[in-house]
Amino acid sequence: MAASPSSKLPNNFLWGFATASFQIEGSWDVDGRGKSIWDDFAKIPGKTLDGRNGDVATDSYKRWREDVALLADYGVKAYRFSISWSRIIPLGGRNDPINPLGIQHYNNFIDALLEHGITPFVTLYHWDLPQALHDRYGGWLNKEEIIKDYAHYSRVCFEAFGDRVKHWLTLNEPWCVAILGYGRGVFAPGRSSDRVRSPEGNSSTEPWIVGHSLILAHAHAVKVYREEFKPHQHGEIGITLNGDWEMPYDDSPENIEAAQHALDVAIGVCRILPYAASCSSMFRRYRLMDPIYLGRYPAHMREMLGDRLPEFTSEELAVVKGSSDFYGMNTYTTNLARAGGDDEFQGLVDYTFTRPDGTQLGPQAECAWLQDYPNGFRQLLNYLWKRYKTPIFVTENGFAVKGENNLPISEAVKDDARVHYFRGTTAALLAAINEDGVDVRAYFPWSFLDNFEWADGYKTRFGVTYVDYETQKRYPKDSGKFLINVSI
Ligand code: PNW
Repeated sequence: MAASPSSKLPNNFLWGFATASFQIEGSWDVDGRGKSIWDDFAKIPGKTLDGRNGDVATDSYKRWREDVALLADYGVKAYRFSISWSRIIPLGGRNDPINPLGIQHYNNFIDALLEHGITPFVTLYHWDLPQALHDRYGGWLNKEEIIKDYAHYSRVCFEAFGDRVKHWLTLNEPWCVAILGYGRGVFAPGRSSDRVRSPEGNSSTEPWIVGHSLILAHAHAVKVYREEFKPHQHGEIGITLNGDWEMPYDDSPENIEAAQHALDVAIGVCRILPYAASCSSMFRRYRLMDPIYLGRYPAHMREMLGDRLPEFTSEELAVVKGSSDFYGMNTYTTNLARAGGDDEFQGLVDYTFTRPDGTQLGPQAECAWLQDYPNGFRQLLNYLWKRYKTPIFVTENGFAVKGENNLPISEAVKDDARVHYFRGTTAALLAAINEDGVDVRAYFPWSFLDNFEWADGYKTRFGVTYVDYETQKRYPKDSGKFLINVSI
């Protein structure tokens, strides 16, 4: 169906674009910023596809005025960005000095957004852990310390910005942090049992320890907000997870069951995709919601991991349960689920985009894990609404056009494949809201700008704005204009 007119968007719907600090800011050593775990990691040969790092990125720490002006030109109502922890507290810890210049930077930025009528939607942690905390006590591996330090950092942010910021995300995609950072070892800090990849790490235990710390750190930050700030600041706070829709590969009972397993937290097994097939499994991220929403890990996760899955004490559970005001959802694609697979990280379900008749589910993106299949987006919204009965904020959704990086700028900005993707997902979004009655309150396409795409370096472009990394000039793509037209 065609995109419906905007009058069909609920009042106060937050429509904008998203980014993250490490992917756009650069200026890693400016104004007292401390290092994050991505600074040195990206510089290790072989860790990024093009050998490039985040030292400059889109230079947004310096060009923020230009960025705000472009957001205003686009006419967005909201902007999702993240705060760099090591700009606020360079060494990260609760007894370490706070950096006034870091606070000042985000103050200026938030004020400028508001002057343009743009609502700030702030992520506190988008993967850039202060390096000093990793060196000091193992970062996310040390539950006791990291909970306290993260809660402190969050408090500093609520205190400094909460008079103007009313929408907070604690953590972006904790499962990517745990599994890609400590299991597969492809994201910072790059720990893994694979000794070719990493001199240290234990992929069978560390991801679960880290996942546990992340859930608890999130929950403690929410507790701080609700007890100390929400009563007078009146904002909302939650976590954002990414996950994709799962469809059975065919109508065989085992594959229908495989897809159901992928969707049914209660009976599912825990499986984590290898990085090649990548981060696209929704299943693991939904299960992560279980302690937060249901107060327990899923039974199958417990069965598979046994005593490798940390237990929550009853005091911890009391903090964790009910600790998200909404469902923050990052979603990109749909998978065909098939029974089988022997990788513990992949569990008993295997994914493909190739149908039994050999056809592809949808147009292929630059990254192997992403195809364009908008129907899945509508189904996923319905599934989450029915399951969690909590308002949904779509905090990421996007497409990397295949081969875009090899095109001249004049061609790259005519990003028909991305327009096709967003035509489908925005129609699905409006149908879910207006025809299915799903309570969706925000939509943030990823990303405002082409930027540092983690292990892909700069080769994979997700922006609705083209960035020429030689000149740092920004060129709106057709998709950016298309999205704004849908929203008004
Ligand atoms: C998200 N995968 O991460 C992140 O939140 C963004 O920072 C990122 O740029 C965006 O999606 C596009 O990738 C993902 O490998 C990272 O499947 C990797 C995967 C998925 C999402």
